[in-house]
Formats: sequence, C-alpha cells, structure tokens
Amino acid sequence: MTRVVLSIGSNLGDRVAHLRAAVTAFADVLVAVSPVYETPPWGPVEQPAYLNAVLVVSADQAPAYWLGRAHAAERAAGRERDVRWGPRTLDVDVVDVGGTGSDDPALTLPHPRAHERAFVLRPWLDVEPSATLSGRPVADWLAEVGEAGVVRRDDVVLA
Ligand code: A4P
Ligand code: MG
Repeated sequence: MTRVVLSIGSNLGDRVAHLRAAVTAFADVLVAVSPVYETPPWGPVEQPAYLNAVLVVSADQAPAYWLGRAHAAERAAGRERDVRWGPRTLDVDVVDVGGTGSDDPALTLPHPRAHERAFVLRPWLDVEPSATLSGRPVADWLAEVGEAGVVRRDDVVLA
C-alpha cells in the first residue's frame, strides 16, 4: 500500500462544503484528515483567504491514479481553470506519493512548492508528526518557512 499526502484548499463559495466534498471523494482510501486552517493567499494573484487541510490516503496505486482522482474531485466541486494560482472552489494537489520523485510537469513529485508552504506543512505535520519531505523532516521545513497568518479553525471539522 502506498501512503499518499494530498493538500486540499478552497477560497470561493462555501469553502467548508468544498473541503467536505473532497473528504467524501476520497472516503474509500482515507487514512487521516488534518485540522482546517485559515490561510492568507499565497502567490501573485490578489484573492480571498483560503481554508486548507491535508488528507492522507492509501491504496496500491501509481501516482497518475491520484492526480486523476484529484482532478475528478475538483471537477465535482465546479472548479474552473482560468487563472493560474487564482481563486478556486477546490484545489487538490498531490504532495507526496510514498516518497516517489518525478520531474514530469504533469505530475511533479514531491509537489515542487509544498516545502515552502505553511498551508501544506502545518496540517501535514498535525497528522504525521514524523513525516519527511525530500529527505528532510516536515517540521524542519515548517520551522524555516514560519507560520505567519496560518490560523487553526477548530470550529470547522471535516470528518
Ligand atoms: N501538476 C504537476 N505536479 C502536480 C502535483 N504534484 N499535484 C500539474 C497536482 N498537480 C500537479 O495545476 C496546474 C498543473 O499542475 C496541472 O495540470 C497538473 O497536471 P492546476 O490545478 O490546473 O492549476 P493551479 O492549481 O492554479 O496551479 P498549481 O501550480 O497547482 O497552483 P498551486 O501551486 O496549487 O497554487 N494560497 C493558500 N493560502 N492556499 C492555497 O491552497 N493555492 C494556490 C494554488 C495559490 N495560493 C494558495 C493556495
Ligand atoms: Mg493545483
């Protein structure tokens, strides 16, 4: 069984409902669901704050399978791909597939920006305290990045 880390995020419409829909979409393979965080938008596009969380899933499947399921979950949430890094009802990124490395632009592993994003590292650490990313503890990456503006939302429970 391969252990897979997915990052989920929403900053349009009913954000909580979109994250819950992502959890439901992966219910058959779900291992863990992280707490939810309110996070300031990352990147060059001005947009509303995100709700972010991490899912750990597991199945005996190749990396492409997980990207396919991620895109299916995004489509089900009515995701429209217009602006790169722009606002979205649901984003599902494949962060790590059992430590596999890939340079394929269609599925780069581990996710090329995960190590610099507190909105991925913080919830991941909550559910896998000893996780590593590119051979380095996630806790160390997070200490380097910092957690400014990342606020845990204990009032929002996904599962
Ligand atoms: N792709 C390559 N590798 C991967 C991977 N590991 N996981 C390809 C998922 N997709 C991967 O993605 C663009 C292309 O990346 C896809 O065709 C896929 O084959 P997309 O989902 O179509 O577009 P995008 O999401 O706008 O681009 P990208 O690069 O995934 O954006 P990011 O990096 O996900 O940024 N701020 C906060 N606070 N929280 C967020 O969740 N998210 C974004 C999106 C921006 N700012 C944010 C957040
Ligand atoms: Mg994406």
